[in-house]
Amino acid sequence: PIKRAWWREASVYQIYPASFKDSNGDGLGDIPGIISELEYIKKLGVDIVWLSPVLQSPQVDMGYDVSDYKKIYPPYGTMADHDALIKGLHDRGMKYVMDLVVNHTSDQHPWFKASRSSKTSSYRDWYIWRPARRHAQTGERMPPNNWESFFSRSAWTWDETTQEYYLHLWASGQPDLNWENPQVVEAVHDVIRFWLNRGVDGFRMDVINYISKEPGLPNAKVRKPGFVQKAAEHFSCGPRLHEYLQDIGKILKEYDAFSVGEMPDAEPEDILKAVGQERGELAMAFQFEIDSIDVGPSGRFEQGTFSPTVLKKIVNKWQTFMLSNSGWNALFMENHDMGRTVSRYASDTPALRTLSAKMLANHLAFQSGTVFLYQGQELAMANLPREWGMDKYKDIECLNHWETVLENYPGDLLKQQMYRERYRLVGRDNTRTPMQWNSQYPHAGFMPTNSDNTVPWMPIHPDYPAWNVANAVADPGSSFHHWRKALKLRKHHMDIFVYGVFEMLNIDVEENVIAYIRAVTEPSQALIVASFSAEEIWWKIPQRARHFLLDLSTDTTICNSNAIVSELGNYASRNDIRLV
Ligand code: ISL
Repeated sequence: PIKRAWWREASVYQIYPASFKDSNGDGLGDIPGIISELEYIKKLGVDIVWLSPVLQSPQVDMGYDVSDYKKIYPPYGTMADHDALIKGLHDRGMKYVMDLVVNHTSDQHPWFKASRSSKTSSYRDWYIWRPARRHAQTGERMPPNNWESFFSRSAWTWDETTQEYYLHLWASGQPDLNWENPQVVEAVHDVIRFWLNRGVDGFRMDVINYISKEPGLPNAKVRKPGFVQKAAEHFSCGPRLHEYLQDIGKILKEYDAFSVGEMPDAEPEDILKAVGQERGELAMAFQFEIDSIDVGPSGRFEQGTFSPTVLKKIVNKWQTFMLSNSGWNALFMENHDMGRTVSRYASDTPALRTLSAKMLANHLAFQSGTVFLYQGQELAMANLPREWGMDKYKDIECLNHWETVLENYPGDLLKQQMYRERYRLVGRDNTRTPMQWNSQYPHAGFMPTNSDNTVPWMPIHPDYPAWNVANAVADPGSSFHHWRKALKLRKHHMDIFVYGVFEMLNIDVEENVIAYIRAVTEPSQALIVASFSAEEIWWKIPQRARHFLLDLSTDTTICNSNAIVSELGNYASRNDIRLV
């Protein structure tokens, strides 16, 4: 049985600081900008705000490359601003979660600068250095193994000064820390305590399942043409991961702090070990099985197709698995690393966009776990316009990939077009355009009105005149109000939605409908039905669910679109509902 915990009952809003709100007109969002919108966040009804990294960084990967763990990145604000943000949230009864990026640092971090300065530096062993190999035939210098960086090409960079390679699973500006070194572990603990002591309520831990590498760093299995290969099997959930997490867990426990680990490429059993309620590791973890439905096996930008049936099976698998093993799910479908859900999984055409956002909200918001909402998701923000050229894309993952495409397929316009389509569907830039606050000329209210000479760091989506906070808040039928109601309902019926059991209906039939029941004991139960079809469907309510009351629908008609039906009530006579 699941024990009560405040973080199970909470919902989280993720802010991408660069794109939330710019208070000083330099084109980049900042902490004072966030502070100015705390009432908006409060109105939405979330309990926790998680900020993507705000620490000192050369911004090779938007702050996921930290060069000083105890300093705020000046364009985002000062330590005093950061303290004020924490206070502003606490004053409103909300909590603050920080992004903790400790699989790697920036190559500009003093630890790495010292490490690369000489083989005898006391920091040498803080990172992962290896000598070159020689090509058997040609004698050419080769990286220590065939691991591929998540940002394309080899995960090793040659360092001229000390004549060795260092490992970086991401950009060369993001060298991986060597967690085998107890001093590294100490230093991370020190960072954790530093922020907890300043009032931070917990952490989202970036790729935390990659911190323990398989000793010997063996070559990855060859699965595709070329030298470099995906190698997660050699660093995902490595031999010492759970030991490291338990040590961190002890600190978190002292502060009753929140924690969510990001755990891509991890098996359910390993994630359970990290989040099982008696394990003392993490509260919950992000797993990426949903994100992998519409991507190819050899890379995110390879073709794949979304299918609601596959989604249904994945949801059922994780819901059942965590509930029956006293684990806990982190529920999310959108973040700063993927496409917008209305565009990716449903429809962003004008007629279906709001309905799509509401349907996806219903689908997600009543599952067992802690709900995460990404900025703009509540507004049904959509993917980048098709007509935007590559010059508007900013993300290193996408741009590095595009470079290899141009190199590998010169003149192959069809291939290039195919990848451009992929960037527009799943690329990370899609969720990074600035928040759209209102329809005011010229920057959707993202920047102060007197800053006409500067432009936002990333262009505003041209659909902002219709899709923005001001409109959404003014319109009771908006997806914003739908999310607000959903989060409220979830809170109001915590026995059902937080602590109740989960049952997926019709797993192998009805490929476009995902329907599930959440229940404590009868009659305290709820039926959630979400249709992914653009066509009208008449859906038969199962006999045992017929006495539930419709509590929240996406429209004023009984069940236009997708309905959540809960508790005993008025609709006893209905046998079916219309889903649009
Ligand atoms: O971006 C991805 C595709 O969704 C993932 O492979 C992503 O790299 C992975 O989820 C890890 O993401 C996190 O760490 C990265 C950083 O670039 C991402 O923004 C961050 O969320 C490296 O720090």
